[in-house]
Formats: sequence, C-alpha cells, structure tokens
Amino acid sequence: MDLSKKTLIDLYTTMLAIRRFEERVAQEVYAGNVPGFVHSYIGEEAIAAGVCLNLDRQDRIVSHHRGHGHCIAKGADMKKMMAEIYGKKTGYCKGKGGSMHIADFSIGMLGADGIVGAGLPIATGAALAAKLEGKGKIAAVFFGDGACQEGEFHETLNLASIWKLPLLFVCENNHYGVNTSAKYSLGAGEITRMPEAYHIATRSIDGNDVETVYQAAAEAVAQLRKGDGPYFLECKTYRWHKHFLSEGLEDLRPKEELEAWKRKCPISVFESRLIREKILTEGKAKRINARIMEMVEDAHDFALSSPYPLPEDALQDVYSA
Ligand SMILES: Cc1ncc(C[n+]2csc(CCOP(=O)(O)OP(=O)(O)O)c2C)c(N)n1
Ligand SMILES: [Mg+2]
Repeated sequence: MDLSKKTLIDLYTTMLAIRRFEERVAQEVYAGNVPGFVHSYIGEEAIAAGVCLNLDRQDRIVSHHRGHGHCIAKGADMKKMMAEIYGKKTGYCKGKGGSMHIADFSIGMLGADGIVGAGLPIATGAALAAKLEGKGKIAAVFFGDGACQEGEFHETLNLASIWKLPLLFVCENNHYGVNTSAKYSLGAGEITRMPEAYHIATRSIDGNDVETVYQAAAEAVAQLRKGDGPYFLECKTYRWHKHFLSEGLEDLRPKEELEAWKRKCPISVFESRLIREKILTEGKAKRINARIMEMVEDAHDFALSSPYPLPEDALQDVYSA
C-alpha cells in the first residue's frame, strides 16, 4: 500500500513534535527545573506515530513510563502535558502525577504508569469493554521488552487470546530494561515466541522505520476491527538517552551500539527520503519545525506561568478502597 502524501507528512510532523517536546523537557531536567523522574522517548518516535495515526479518537491506548510520545501521537495538549511534568495545577492530573502519569480520557489516552507491565491489564479491560460495546473500537497497549518478563504479560496474552479481544500489543523492544540486556533477561530468547505460544497473530518489525510501523499497524488494526482477535507487534528500536534523565545514572550500554542506532534515526532518515522523493522540501521541513518549536515554547511558557497546587489540594481527587 502506497501511503498518501498527507499521511507521510503527518507521520513526519508527529515524530518531529515528539522529538522537539522531548528535547525541551530534557534541557529543563538537566537544568534542574523539573521534579520527579523523566524517561525520554527520543529514538523511538516512529512507533507512537506509526501506531497512533491508525487509531480513531474513540480507540483507547495505554502507555508506560516512557509515555510522552504516545500522548502527543494520540493528540494530547502539549500545554497540559508540560504543566503536568512541572507539577503545576493546570496539568493533566492537576500536577499530582508528573511525567509518568499523564492521561486524557477525552482522546482515549487512558494513562501511563510507573509500574512496569501495569498498563497491560488496564488495556485488556479497555479491549473487553470495546468488544462488549460492539462499535468496532479497539485498544492498544505500549510496553517495553522488560515488561515481557512480568507475570501480567502472560495473563493478558492469555485472556486476550481466549476472549479474542480487539487488543493491539505494541512491544517497544529497545533491547534493554534500564542497563540489563534483553539477551540476558528474556528466557524465551525471541519475544515473539511468547504471543505465538498463545496463538496470537504476531509480527516483528523495524520500529525505526515509520512507514513500516504504519503499514504493519494498519494491517493489525484492520484485523482487530473485524473481530479476529488480538495482534502483537514487536517493534525493534533503541533509546538515545539513559534509562531516565539524570546526571547520576550510568549508561552501561556499549557506545558503538548507541552510535549505530543513532545513524538509523527514525526522523532524519525519513526526512531525507521524503526530500529525495520530492514529498517534502527543505523549506517546508523548516516551516513545520518552526511551528512545532513555537508550540513547544508556548507549552513551556504556560507551564512556567501556571501555579503549583495548594497544600489543601492534596486530599482532593484521592481515592482509596
Ligand atoms: C514492577 C516494576 N519492576 C521494576 C521497576 C523498575 N523499573 C522501572 S523502568 C524499568 C525497566 C523497564 O524496561 P522496559 O519495559 O524494557 O522499558 P524501557 O524502559 O526500556 O522503555 C524497571 C526495571 C518498576 N518500575 N516496576
Ligand atoms: Mg526496554
């Protein structure tokens, strides 16, 4: 399937928006201005863009600790995201959640999570709800290679399989959980062997090639909407930053490995191709970039000028069983 010029430009624009947002956040984290932990999505942008641009607003997604890219690709408001990251009252969770807990139910973004693997059962519930509603909606869940080592992973694969749920599993295999290589920690060797064992349609793809991700997700989504049961996409990729942004944390991954993956940058490789094929001009790329930079700066100004929550807000919106 040949993608339209509009889709190609939308994919490019979405990836660039994620990159510029993440760069600005990283700059502020390293300047000591952002509270809490921030996990950068830089290097993995093609996955969020390629998957989410296949989804409707009513489809639901669940993210994980490295979640800013999923929010942006699903259409979240950068201002409320940035305010949440800064812990401000105008943020998505009124400043009480921070980077790892951004949610926007109005666009089907059910939330991110600091607990590895915890999004999987939430997404399974969303997929079950979508099936019961019977309106052709689907759910997608993003998680890492590390989450594939959790019990919840197997429970959700099992339930999605036996209940034929419209659930798209999107494994962002960046080959490491913090500094531990998946070569060491994955008993199954290949991640795809696990969904296959549960009789789930499975594909492993280059997660740095946005067109490949978009096409594979399109096929998967079509299957899900037909009611043919779950689909598992393993997207191979690499993160450019340390596990989380911090001077104090060591990055033990081989430098050559990182450099090799940087040469496969999902954005610059795609941009060169679009320019070569005359789908994009350098002038248009500059204009798109300038517009995104303006949005990111506006979001940043909004966050800085917003108030912090008050001490008396602490007990509001808090639930316990
Ligand atoms: C249940 C649980 N175990 C351990 C941690 C600590 N932890 C946070 S992120 C992470 C690595 C996750 O790796 P992966 O799922 O591959 O995602 P990535 O960070 O590579 O995107 C770990 C071990 C946690 N937050 N929750
Ligand atoms: Mg990982």
